[in-house]
Amino acid sequence: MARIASIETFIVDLPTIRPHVLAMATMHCQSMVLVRITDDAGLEGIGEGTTIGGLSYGEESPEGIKLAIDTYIAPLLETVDIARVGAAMALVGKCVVGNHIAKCAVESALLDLAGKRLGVPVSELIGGGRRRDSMPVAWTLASGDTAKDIDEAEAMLAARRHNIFKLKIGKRSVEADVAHVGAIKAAMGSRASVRVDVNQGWDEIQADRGMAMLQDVGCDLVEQPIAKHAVDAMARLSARHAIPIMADEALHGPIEGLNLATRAAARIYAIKIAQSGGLFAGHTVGMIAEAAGIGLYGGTMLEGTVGTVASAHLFATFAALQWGTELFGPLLLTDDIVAGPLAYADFELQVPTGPGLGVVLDEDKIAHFRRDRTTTHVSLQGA
Ligand code: MUC
Ligand code: MG
Repeated sequence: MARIASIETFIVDLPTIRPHVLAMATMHCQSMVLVRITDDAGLEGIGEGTTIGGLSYGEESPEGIKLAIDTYIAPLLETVDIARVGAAMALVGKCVVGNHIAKCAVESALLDLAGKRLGVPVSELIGGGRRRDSMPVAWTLASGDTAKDIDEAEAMLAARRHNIFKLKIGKRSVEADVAHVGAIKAAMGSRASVRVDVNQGWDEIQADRGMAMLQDVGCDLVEQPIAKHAVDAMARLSARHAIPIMADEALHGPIEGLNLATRAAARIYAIKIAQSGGLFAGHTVGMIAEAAGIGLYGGTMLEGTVGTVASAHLFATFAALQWGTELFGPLLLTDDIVAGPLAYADFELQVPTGPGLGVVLDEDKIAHFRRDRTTTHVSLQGA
């Protein structure tokens, strides 16, 4: 039995290392909501809720995520035994509709606490427990410039950090986008896998043309080519093309996971803990995919280290992770609010082995980067 002693939420804004150009927004910084829950034994759990580009990617904004937790979710947690994470989140699910990113942040913090209380990593608290200690990590080339993207990819290969590249397309004409992808694939050859994310930028006719051309230039998969609600069209495209569709925005948890599988709308799922509504829901999506013979890919909302690690703990439990992950979020940011960076080496991310999420907040960095900071005199080494 454990009771909540305090719950705090705050928004942190961290600059990106370069503009990150997506079909719906160009990111210059990432804004994340951090949740810190303390229990009556003095243990602390942390979680992160993050979206992309304010309200341009999804229906929750950083400010809305914070408000949902402070006003509606926190009072519910004050009434329950937070050691029973599944039961606590079931109550939240009953009283709060939607708000998947807010729920994910809270559930992550409760799982971090539970892991610390039990002395095990979060991955041991999900499904059948941890199956791997590291996982492949893709990098997104999204500078908006082909030559710059090729240089960036070459540097990543040379550093043995990434050999899977996801290209953000869907903003320009289909022909211009395919020429961009073809040039990068030609430069990479067999040294790297090249994939694209259209972020719903096409209609079905453009997607028919684009998918055929992308297959010809050696692209390995097409993520969310058309609108997330166009499930029948996704199924028609999947049936017509050998190059697989990966569902992203269309996948918002187990119900969509089952619907897409039943309608054969995608051959690969990009599972995101934030979009699914937490690690438990993300795990259920993974089990649906496994049963349906759908390939798995560990997706990201470009979270910072806390959300990235929470995602890694879930993905570490999947029997197969055929398409790797894109857990590079912290590498896109100029700084971190966690003490000790994550280990990326030999094209893989190491999943922390310590209790809970296995990461510790850096209080100086938080004081410096939180949006509501009142202090301007925090000393920061290297900041
Ligand atoms: C998305 O749509 O997948 C993931 C990687 C990246 O660059 O953007 C995100 C969002
Ligand atoms: Mg995507």
